[in-house]
Amino acid sequence: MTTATRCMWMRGGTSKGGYFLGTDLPANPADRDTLLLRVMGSPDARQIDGMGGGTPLTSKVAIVDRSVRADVDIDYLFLQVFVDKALVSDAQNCGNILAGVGAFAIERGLVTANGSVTQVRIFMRNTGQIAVASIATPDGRVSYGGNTVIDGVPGTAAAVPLVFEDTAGSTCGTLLPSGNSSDRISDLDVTLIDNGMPVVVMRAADLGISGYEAPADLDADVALKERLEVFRLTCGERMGLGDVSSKSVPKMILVASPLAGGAFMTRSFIPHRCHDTIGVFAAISAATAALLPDSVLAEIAVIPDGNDKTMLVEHPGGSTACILRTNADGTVTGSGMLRTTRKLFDGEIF
Ligand code: NQM
Repeated sequence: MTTATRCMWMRGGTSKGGYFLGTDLPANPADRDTLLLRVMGSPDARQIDGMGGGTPLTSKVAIVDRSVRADVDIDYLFLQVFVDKALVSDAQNCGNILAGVGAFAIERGLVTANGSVTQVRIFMRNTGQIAVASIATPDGRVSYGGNTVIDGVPGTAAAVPLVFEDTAGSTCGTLLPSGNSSDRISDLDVTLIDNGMPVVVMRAADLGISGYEAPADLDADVALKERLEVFRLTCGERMGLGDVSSKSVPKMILVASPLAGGAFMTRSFIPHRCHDTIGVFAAISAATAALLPDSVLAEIAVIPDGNDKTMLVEHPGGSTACILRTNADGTVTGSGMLRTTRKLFDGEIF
């Protein structure tokens, strides 16, 4: 029997995926995941029999519900639908897909537009933390058009400022899961850190590359990717994540000196493909590492003065501005980022 399920397709930041009300999906997670694999067309490298675009960044799902918590408006669960495996994972959050969640909640009537900008408080179920999204709502409706540019997306759109509270230790329990700002593991210096996303930060030069290569060239470097994956499994254990062979975390972030006036350059593996830009929480986690005096970024990063630091994290598609709020002793106490979103279609998926 063919089933029809209501969903909206949206670009969120530099990612794209299906946005569903939890009440429109099967309550049983196994049935839900079976449906989502069919929706995306996984497993299949091309996802030809579904909506997925054949890359991790276009095979993503947001599930949104009214919240029972008093301190937020809605709950958001992020699911990564693997492209070439029959696997749906809630092991990571996604700050790009998050960019569409506030607009989706207003469109579906879970949140009422309130003035020209509506603030939506979002409980991120994957990691148990709160984000606040500001959505342009002139005339009481979501407005997607605007003048904001984010690198990695052509054109302009309405700004969606995102502010995060307490993301340190989102998945690993503490900001520095090994207890150190740097470790030497298998002859490589690393910083293992989680400020919203568990990431392994390492110097590109230590891996024998410049860190300025094109993502396609890095993706074609089978020896490098195999080495990174063996190393990732070890780092995953050290971060308390257990066997990460079927998990999309930790992400691997190779860093180098900035090229365009930013804080530092990145090539980010998510974890088996090189990102064309960089993830939201991955960038915030790496930027947080840059502020630690003993991290692997200490001698590379250019750090702005002041307590509220706008740090441009450079990536293959330009740069991403992370705002890090620090207290007097330099500890990061909050963060934020500007994203945009676009509604692509609303309807039923068969
Ligand atoms: O780090 C890709 C993306 C992401 C995740 C990934 C993200 C984040 O660019 O918050 O946004 O790391 O799988 O959408």
